[in-house]
Amino acid sequence: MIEETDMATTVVTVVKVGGMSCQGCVKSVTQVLQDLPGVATAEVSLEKGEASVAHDESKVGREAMVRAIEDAGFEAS
Ligand SMILES: [Cu+2]
Repeated sequence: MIEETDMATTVVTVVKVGGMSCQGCVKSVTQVLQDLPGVATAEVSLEKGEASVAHDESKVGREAMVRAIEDAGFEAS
């Protein structure tokens, strides 16, 4: 069942992530993103160097995600 109330505000944002060199980095970035309020799921790709984040846009935006990734020691844009 699809919950329409959730679907209405959930969007997917792709953030470029630099500085990742292994699956440990991928895990770290995934973790910091998922710890943000409003983030539903975060899929991070080492090969593509990007994170695909499903989130509630009324609770968290690209800026907060970029900041969180940078605070974890990686580059983000
Ligand atoms: Cu690593």
